[in-house]
Amino acid sequence: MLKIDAIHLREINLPLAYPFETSFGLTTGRRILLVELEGEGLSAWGECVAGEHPYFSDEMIDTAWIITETELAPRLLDAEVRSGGSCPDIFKQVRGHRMAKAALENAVWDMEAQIDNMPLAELLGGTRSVIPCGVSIGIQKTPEALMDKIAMELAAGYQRIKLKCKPGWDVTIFEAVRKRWPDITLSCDANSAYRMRDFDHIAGWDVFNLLMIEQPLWYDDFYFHAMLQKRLETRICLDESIRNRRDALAAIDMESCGIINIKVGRVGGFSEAIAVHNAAAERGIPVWCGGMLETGIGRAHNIALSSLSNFSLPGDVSASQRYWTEDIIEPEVTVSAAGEIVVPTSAGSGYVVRKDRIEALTVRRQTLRAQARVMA
Ligand code: OSB
Ligand code: MG
Repeated sequence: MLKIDAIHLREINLPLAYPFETSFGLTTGRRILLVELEGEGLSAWGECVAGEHPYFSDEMIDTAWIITETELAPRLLDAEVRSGGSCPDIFKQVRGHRMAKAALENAVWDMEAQIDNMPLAELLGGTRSVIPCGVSIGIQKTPEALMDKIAMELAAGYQRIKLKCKPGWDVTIFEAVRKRWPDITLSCDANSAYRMRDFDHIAGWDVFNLLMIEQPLWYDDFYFHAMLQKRLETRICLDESIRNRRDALAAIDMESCGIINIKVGRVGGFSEAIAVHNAAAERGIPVWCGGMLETGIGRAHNIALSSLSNFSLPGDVSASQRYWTEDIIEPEVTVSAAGEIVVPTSAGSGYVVRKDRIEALTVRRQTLRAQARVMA
């Protein structure tokens, strides 16, 4: 049993080192909800990946905060918590709010790994000692700026370049990139920017030999993605649409995609992320780990998850310095010249949380404590 004495919620504000633009909007700085579990004489952290606005998903930091404060944290403090894997059951009365649930659940797994004196990656069932890394490159002001950015990331060693795209920032960009780099591993991510009228247009992208086309259509769709997939050689990858294992099964069965992006926050925590991973593995569908502009806390958790065997394609988990002038963990996450991150082998997440720095970045806080419980 894990005894959780208190749950601390904080909002930290952190400017991005480089603005990040997608088809749904521009992000220049992050407002991030962090949760810290206190108990068993230690502290364990989780990061909520909900954004500043409900643009990627229907959650945002403020909804995650209120659900955590009023529903999830009280349930966790009241429950008999055996392990990280107990969390989905503890939270099951609350529908949705998966990113809020994931922050707490992942912190429990982190705590469990520390208590068991085991690397988090191993506790999750991971077997990889290094993970292959790619980068997600936002929409830039000009095509020239994009070319410079790609050249820089390739020089740093990244194994796959993913281009954010939208109508007006697609074929001309793909053409220019392929002209300069005919052979690199290239993919694109539309974040749901296209509709049925664009099917003919997208069907023309096979000539660019993309590894995948990520979430071209509606954020909640499987059926029309399956219709589009029939017209493509290139595999569709689903991100936004996959909320859980059942979604993965449905999408694979209807052939809506040939690849799945797993984001632990989007599916509600490590338990469901492992379930999606396993369901895809059993059906021969490769997965990779997506990113949500995380600080080191969420990044460390993504690294541990990416060590599972079916994370066989390079993910969007990249170096701390691509996001932050200074991260909130030590050491910062670094990527080798071969485009890999070494999975830590020490107990817990393998990184030290810099509480002093977090303290300085905190703009809002709240502590919830366990009611004194009489033990039988
Ligand atoms: O769709 O993968 C996405 C960032 C925020 C919201 C959605 C997405 C992204 C990224 C960036 O692509 C991934 C990263 O570098 O963390
Ligand atoms: Mg995506």
